[in-house]
Amino acid sequence: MAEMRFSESVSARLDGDVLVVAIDNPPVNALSAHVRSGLVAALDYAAGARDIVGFVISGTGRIFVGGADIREFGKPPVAPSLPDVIDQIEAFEKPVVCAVAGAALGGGCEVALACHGRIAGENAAFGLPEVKLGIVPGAGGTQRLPRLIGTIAAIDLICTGRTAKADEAVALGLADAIAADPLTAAIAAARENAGRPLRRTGRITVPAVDAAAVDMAEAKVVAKSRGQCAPVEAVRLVKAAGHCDLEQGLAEERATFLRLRDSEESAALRHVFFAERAAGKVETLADVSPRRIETVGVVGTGLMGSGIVVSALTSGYHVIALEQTPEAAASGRERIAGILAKAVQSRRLTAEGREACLARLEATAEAKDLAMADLVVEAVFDDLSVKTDLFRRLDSIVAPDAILATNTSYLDPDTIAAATADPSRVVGLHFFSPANVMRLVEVVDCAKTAPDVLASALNFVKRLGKLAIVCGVTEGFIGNRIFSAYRREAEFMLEDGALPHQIDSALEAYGFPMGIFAVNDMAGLEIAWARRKRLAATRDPAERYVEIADRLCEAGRLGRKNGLGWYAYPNGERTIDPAVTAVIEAARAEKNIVPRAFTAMEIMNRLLTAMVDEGKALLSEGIAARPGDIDLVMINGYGFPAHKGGPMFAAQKS
Ligand code: T1G
Repeated sequence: MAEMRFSESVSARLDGDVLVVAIDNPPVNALSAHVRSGLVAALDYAAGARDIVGFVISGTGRIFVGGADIREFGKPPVAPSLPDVIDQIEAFEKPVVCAVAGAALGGGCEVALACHGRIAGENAAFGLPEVKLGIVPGAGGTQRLPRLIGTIAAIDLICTGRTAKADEAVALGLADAIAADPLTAAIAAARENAGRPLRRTGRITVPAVDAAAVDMAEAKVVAKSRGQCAPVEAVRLVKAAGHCDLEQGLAEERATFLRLRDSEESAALRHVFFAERAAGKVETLADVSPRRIETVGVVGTGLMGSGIVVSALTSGYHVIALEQTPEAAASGRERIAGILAKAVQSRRLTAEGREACLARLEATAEAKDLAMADLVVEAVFDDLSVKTDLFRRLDSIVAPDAILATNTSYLDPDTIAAATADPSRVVGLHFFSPANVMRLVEVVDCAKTAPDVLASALNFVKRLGKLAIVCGVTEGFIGNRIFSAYRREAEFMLEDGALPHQIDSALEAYGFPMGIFAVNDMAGLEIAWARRKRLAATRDPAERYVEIADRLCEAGRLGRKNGLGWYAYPNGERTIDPAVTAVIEAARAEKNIVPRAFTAMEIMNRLLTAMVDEGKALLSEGIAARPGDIDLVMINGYGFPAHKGGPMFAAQKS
């Protein structure tokens, strides 16, 4: 059957009396201008062809349509606009059915919503993730989705930006059916509906809904948005769909979309989107093949180790978990089984999935059992002699081409590597706790790490579904070095006149989930105290040093776990403690510092400046490859609000 071409990315063929259109715009079939014009040309052609009774839209490759072309944002608009294309699809006189194989996201989902029928392939996924880009759906999503699936379900999908897989999409009414061969099924559906009244989504009345339930859903979105605009605007638009006609709703949606598209918040989140795509890409590794990793060894099944084990198991690896004693190995296995059980409860894993994971887990106290491992990650106590001893032992156990990875947070991985006969097979894999939840991993390229070892580590982290950020060797790597810098600045401000709750509320108002002093209390104050004591002998006496934290620890205030830290925690409630204020005032008096008032703006500016200055140092030292990497580390590891883009991006903007 002859292929017809309607633009560089849209072609079609006739299947009997049905025109089957294919969008082919690698890598994700984004709705670029030539895709939009191609679709319109194909619709015009089919409209004029008397022998064509139906129209099918499909995407070439593993994705249906990845959305509007984000790279076109901010550029002069090119006709036809996406809303025009979508209106033409919905108004089309002949049945338009989409065959959704893979993801239908953003504008791609909006195209599907405008079709008169939607057939999902088994791997289909529908989503409107625009809020993750600081915008709202701009081509009908907030108006058509509630008409199809109801207000509450639409608020959930649009404001979380999550995707609904095929079975959920059918259950919601978003897709009509699942088919092993969605294209053939879509062609049949188009032919079957020819000449019949068509189900135009925009003409469906939004199902009645309990107002209290909507208010609850809205309150949940507002609480989670932490100052981000897009989710709150999206709720407003979805609610409006129930009160106004389609045209009014679409006009209000479009105006909101255009306003948010040009906002700082969207610019920040688009920066994060593209920074994530660039992260983990190392030019020098372009032609380097990673080693094969199927069996992973993890040494230590404490809080961090068990999280790493669960990540590897749920990503399909065989895992050998090593502990010091059989008893410890048994309780480690129990801890891991417990984490997996929680994942089943929260529907992130099926019961069968859990069984399969446990079947691929071997918990042992025999180090020799690690001989089978392709990669060994250590998560033992963060002490240099403990780690170097361990690596020396592993060196003689694992295969010559096995990779050794250290999860140290602060120690020098080059010193650990030097304890082995072949330091080129050593790399740093700095996970964040809990490692089965946190997506960030700092991949430390040590002085002697071989290129294929680094490539293998990046591949491993990608397969875990995590975000790999490559960094060089420095104390604290990217994240902890910046965290130390802004903690130092925060403590300077304490001495100068601010109080912990003032600094924390400035950070929380800015969008951090928790202020720095509350975070310290959560993590425990003794870890940093031990490190300060370790560094005391080498500290530059000329350097400004704030002793307040030491005073608190000496007074037995170690944080949330013992109910006293920078705050007090009666009944678990975070409470300002005058005893801490007294310690701070005493420290000021000791240095004859006359306290002064700080505005939230000044507090944030000083903290951001401290982060950015440290970031610039990391870039100039070659520890971090690009500013975007630093932003991603602070967003994914230290609670920096994504809708501010990260410290380096935020500094550019201010
Ligand atoms: N536009 C332009 N480029 C895109 C793109 C898009 N929508 N999506 C991905 N890319 C690029 C990406 O930068 C990378 O480029 C390459 O494609 C592969 O991406 C009106 C306005 C689809 C699930 O938010 O979630 O529609 O780095 O590495 O892991 O309402 O990409 O190779 O140069 O991510 O297989 C809404 C965004 C847009 C979906 C595939 N859509 N994309 O994941 O590949 S707004 C989205 C994704 C919208 C309307 C509004 C994922 C993916 P490079 P990748 P992947």
